[in-house]
Amino acid sequence: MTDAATQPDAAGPAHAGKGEPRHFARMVTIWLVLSLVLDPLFYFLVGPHVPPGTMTSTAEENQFDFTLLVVIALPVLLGVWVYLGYSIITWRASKGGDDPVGGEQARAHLGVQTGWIAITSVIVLFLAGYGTYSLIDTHGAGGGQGPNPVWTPTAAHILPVQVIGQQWAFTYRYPTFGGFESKQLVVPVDTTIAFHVTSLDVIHSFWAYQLSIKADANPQIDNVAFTTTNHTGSFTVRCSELCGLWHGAMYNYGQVVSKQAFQTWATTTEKATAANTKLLPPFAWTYVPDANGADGGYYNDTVVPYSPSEVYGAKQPAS
Ligand SMILES: [Cu+2]
Repeated sequence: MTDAATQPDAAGPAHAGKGEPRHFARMVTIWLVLSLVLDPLFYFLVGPHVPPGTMTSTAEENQFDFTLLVVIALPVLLGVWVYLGYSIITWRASKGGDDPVGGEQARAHLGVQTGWIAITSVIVLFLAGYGTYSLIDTHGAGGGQGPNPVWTPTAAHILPVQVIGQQWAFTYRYPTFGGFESKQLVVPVDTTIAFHVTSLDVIHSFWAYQLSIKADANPQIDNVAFTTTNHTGSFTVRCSELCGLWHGAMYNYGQVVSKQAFQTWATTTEKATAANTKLLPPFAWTYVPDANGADGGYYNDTVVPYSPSEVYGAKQPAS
C-alpha cells in the first residue's frame, strides 16, 4: 500500500473518511425500502393484468411465471438505478471535492466481488431450477409435449381436439363427435382439453394466445398440449412458425363457451357436416397429405376435393 500512502487523494470521497456519511449503508437502505415497496405493489396491482391472463390453467401458470420473473428482476434494476442516482447526486463533478480514488482499491474489493458472484449465482441457479421444474411440470404443458407427453392431467374427462395446420389455415377435428372438421375452434369451459396438433404440409405452430398454448404443428407428428379452461371468452389463434407466403394471414378466433353451448354446437355441427365428414379420411392422429390422390392422401383416393380447375396442370376454363 505504499503507492496509496503517497497519493494525497487516497482518502477521497469514495472512501468514507472521518465525517463522511456511510454511503454504502445509505444506498442499501434506499434500495431495500424501494424494493420492499415496489415488489408487492407490482405483484398485487400489476400481476393480475400480466398477459396472457387467466382464461386457462396454463395461462394462469404462465402469468405467475412472468410476474415472478419481474419480482426477481425489479430489485436488480432498482439496485442499478439507486447506485446510479446516488452517485450522480453525491459525487457529481459540479459539487467539487476531490476526484474519487480509482486503481487497485476500487477494482479489488473482496466484499463486492464475493457478494456479486454469490448473489448472481443464486439468482441464475434458482431460475434455472425453477425453469426446468416448470417445463416438466404443468407449466410446460401448453408448449406441446410430443406424441408421448411426460406430464398428463389427472382429470377424469379430457376432451380431445385435433388441430390441423396447412398453408394457410387451421382446421379442427373433434374425434369424440364423429370426427367432424370445422374452421371454428370452440371448447367448453371448466374442461381439460388435449390439443393434438399436426400439419398436412410444412411446419406451422398453433398459438392460442389467451389459452397460453403454443405447440409446433409438424407433418407426421401428433404433438399433444394440455390445458384446462377456467372461464368463457374469445381467444386468438395465430400461426407462429414462418410457413410461407401467407403466414401472416394464418389466424382465426376461437371461443371458450359454456358446457351446454358447446354440446349444442358440437352435436349440431356434427349433424350439419355429416355429408362432408364422409369425404374426409377417417380420423387419425396424423395424415399423409397428397393433393393428387396417390395412396395415403388426406382425402380418400376416390374423392377429388378440388374443383377441376384447381388440380395442378388442369385445363383452365376459358375466361
Ligand atoms: Cu403456418
